Amino acid sequence: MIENEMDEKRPVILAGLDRQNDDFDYQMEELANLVEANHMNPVSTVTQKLDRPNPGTYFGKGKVEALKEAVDYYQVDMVVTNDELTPSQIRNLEAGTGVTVIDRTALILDIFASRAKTKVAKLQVEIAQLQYQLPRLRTSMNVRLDQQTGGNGGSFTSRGAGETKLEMNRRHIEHQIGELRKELAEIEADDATRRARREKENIKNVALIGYTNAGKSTIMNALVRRFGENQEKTVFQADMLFATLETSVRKLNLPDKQSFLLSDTVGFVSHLPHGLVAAFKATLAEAASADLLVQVVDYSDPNYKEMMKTTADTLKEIGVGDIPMIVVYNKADKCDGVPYPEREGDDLILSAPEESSQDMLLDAVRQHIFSDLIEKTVLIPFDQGQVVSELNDQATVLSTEYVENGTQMQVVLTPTQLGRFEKYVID
Ligand SMILES: Nc1nc2c(ncn2[C@@H]2O[C@H](COP(=O)(O)OP(=O)(O)OP(=O)(O)O)[C@@H](O)[C@H]2O)c(=O)[nH]1
Ligand SMILES: [Mg+2]
Repeated sequence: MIENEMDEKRPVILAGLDRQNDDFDYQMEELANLVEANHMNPVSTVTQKLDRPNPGTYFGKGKVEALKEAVDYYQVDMVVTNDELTPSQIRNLEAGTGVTVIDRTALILDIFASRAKTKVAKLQVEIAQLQYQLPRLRTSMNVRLDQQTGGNGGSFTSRGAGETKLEMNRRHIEHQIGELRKELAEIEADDATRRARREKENIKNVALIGYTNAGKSTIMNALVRRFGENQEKTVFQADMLFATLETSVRKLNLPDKQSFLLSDTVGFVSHLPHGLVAAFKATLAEAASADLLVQVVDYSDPNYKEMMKTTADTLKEIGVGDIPMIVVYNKADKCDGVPYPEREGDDLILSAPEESSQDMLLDAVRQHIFSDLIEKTVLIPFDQGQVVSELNDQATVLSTEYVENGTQMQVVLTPTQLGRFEKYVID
């Protein structure tokens, strides 16, 4: 009985402005997926062809009435709009339909809030939510002011009191945002230190990025299980939007003793709210500082091209510039008649759970990140033992042999290391 109640999804109506560009259908489909991800059921869609939203009511007057009819017919208590609305648009649409109206931004914030598990994710979402509330707070208070002024001609006393309360609320929220930011900054400073240390260690960082639900965490887990320094340290993967809200970094040690770091990041969706992008910038810093990006695409989704465009737009927004990228067209097993694994340059068609697919991806990754490594034989005189330990610590040592005049080692060096150990190189 309880199960049924829990399974019951709240019926909602979707509303969208068709600006008559190509991706409107995709946008509305995505909105429906987001709504479902938030435990709601989209029972109907109302759209209007308009170049830009009506500043007061989002839809034109007649369409607001049509929306109201749909609300009554389907007996829903909520409308979700595809665009972010101004506070007054929300207010007027609510008045016109008699039900709660939320926009895409509020919806995404809600999903993120329900998924956030760790301290960092919770802080980030809370900051974004408060920022979303801030301008809306002002207007909802204004409503009360308007009503007061309209009712009795408005007394300065009541107006003043209202404004003071509003100011207090605003200041309280701003203060809260400040405190949360401080807390977040402390954690982020730790992350930045860790990253800097890694850079000094010369270990390459590869970041999995892409649209939500494409299979990033699945790839991460498959590789961690096979090559992870700690093979138990897998991440959460699931068939849902925004399963991952955290960047996780794992060290992979390949059989030939090469290592690199792989990070799994939060998935993208179009029109990711600005506040959210800003809040998640630090989480995404892992991608921004990567040596190589692996974009994972759900090739079995008919909208995969739009999803790739969304990914490109989001990368631009978070300031990820010229980082080399491999594109993984994933879930090929779900596509009819598409052979896999296949590779053409930096484009790969794969199925993440499959080992030969993972091997093909690893090969492509290695070609990028290990291309400037050089294999050399060095001979270290016995009285310079510290050089041997330095090499053991910092370079990839393929073999060590004690010969007559010193320690002979076969090593793989970065260009910087080669400069430093040049005088010991014999081959
Ligand atoms: N059939 C098939 N399913 C896959 C493949 N790769 C991933 N999946 C499934 O797709 C769903 C999403 O996978 P995740 O790895 O969680 O996706 P993600 O990109 O990390 O998603 P977010 O964390 O939400 O951004 C899961 O149910 C996976 O089992 C694949 O190659 N083939
Ligand atoms: Mg994930």
